[in-house]
Amino acid sequence: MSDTWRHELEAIREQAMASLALASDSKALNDWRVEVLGKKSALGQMSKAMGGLAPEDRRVLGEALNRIRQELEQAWRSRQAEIEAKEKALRLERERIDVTLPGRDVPLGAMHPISRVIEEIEDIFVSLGFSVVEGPEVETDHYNFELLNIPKDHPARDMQDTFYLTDEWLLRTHTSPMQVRTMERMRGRTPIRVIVPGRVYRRDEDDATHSHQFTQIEGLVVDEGIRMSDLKGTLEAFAKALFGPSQRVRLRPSYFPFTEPSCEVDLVCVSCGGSGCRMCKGTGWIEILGAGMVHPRVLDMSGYDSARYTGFAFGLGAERIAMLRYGISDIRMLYQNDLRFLRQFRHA
Ligand code: 2U9
Repeated sequence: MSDTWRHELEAIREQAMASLALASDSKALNDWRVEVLGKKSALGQMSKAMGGLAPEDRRVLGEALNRIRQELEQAWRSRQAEIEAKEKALRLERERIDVTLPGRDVPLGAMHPISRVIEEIEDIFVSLGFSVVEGPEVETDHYNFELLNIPKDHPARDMQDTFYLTDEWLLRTHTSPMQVRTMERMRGRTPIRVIVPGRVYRRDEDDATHSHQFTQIEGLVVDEGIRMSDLKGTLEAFAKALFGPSQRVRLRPSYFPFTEPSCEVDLVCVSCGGSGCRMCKGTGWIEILGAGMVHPRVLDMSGYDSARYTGFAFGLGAERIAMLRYGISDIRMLYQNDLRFLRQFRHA
C-alpha cells in the first residue's frame, strides 16, 4: 500500500476521531455518521476508487479500509451510548415530578337540600308502587282550577293570589293539574298511583315560612274500593320511611275544594319526640301535609265514574320537609344560593 494512502487513511481516522469527540448530541452524531461513513465520505470515495487498482493493492487497501471503518463504527457506537445516556439523564431531570406536592383541591358540589328531599320522597313512593310524573309550570285556569272543583269565587282564583299571565294562562298554584292530566291520559283505566313533584307559584309575601315560589309534591291514587284507611296507611308508611320507624301520623279534619272529606296530617314532633317543645308549640305534633278522598265531582270531570271509583290525594311542601329534616329556620335560605349554607350539605 502506498504511503500516500496510508497517510491519507491515518489523516481521515484522526480527523474523524477528533470531530467525533466534539459531537455532543444525537443530531451531530448522525451528521458525523453520514459525513464519515456515508457513500459520499472520503472513505466511501476511496472504496469506490479501489476498483481501478491492481489486485494486490486492492486487497491491501480494502483490508485497511475495512479496519478503519470498523474502528470508526465502534467509536461511533460508544459515543452514541455516551450521548444517549447524557440526553436521557437531562430529560429525566427536566421531567422530574415532585411527588411530595399535595394534590390540587377539586371543588365538590353538593346536592341542594330541596333536591335531596324530592329524591328521597320519590324513592319512598316508588317503593310503594307509585310512578313519578312531571308537567308544565304554565297552566290554564281550566286545569289549575276548574277541573279541581275550585269555584269561580274562591280566593285562590283572585288576582291577589295567583300569578295570571293572561285571562286564561297562569303560573300553576299547585301540581294538581298534572294529576288531572294523568287521569285524562289513563282514560278511565285503573289503578292510578302517581306522585307529582314540581315548582308552584302563589302571590304571597315572602317571610321565614312563606315563599311566592316553592316546591310541591302531590300524590294521587284512584281505583275501586280505595278508602280513607288506605290513605292513612300510605301516609304512615311514608312518615316512618322519612323520619324513622317510631313515627306516627294524626289526621285532623280540614277543607279543600278537591277532596271530601279532607284532613290535615301531623307527625310526632321531630324535635321533642312528642313531649312538647317550642317547635310544636307544646302540642307534640307538627303538621306536614294535607290530604283527603278525591272529591266525586273531580273524579267525574276527569272521566272516572264516582259511583264506581274512589281515590285519595295528598300534598306537601318539599321546603317544609327540608326545614324539618335539616333544622333550617328560614325558607329563604333555600333560595339565596349562599355557598356557606349550601356547602353544609356536601357530606350530609
Ligand atoms: C286531584 C285531586 C286531589 C291534592 C291535595 C292537599 C290536600 C294539600 C297543601 C299541602 C301544603 C299544599 O304545599 S302545600 O301548601 N296541599 O293540603 N293537596 S289534597 O289533592 C288533589 C290533587 C289532584 C286530581
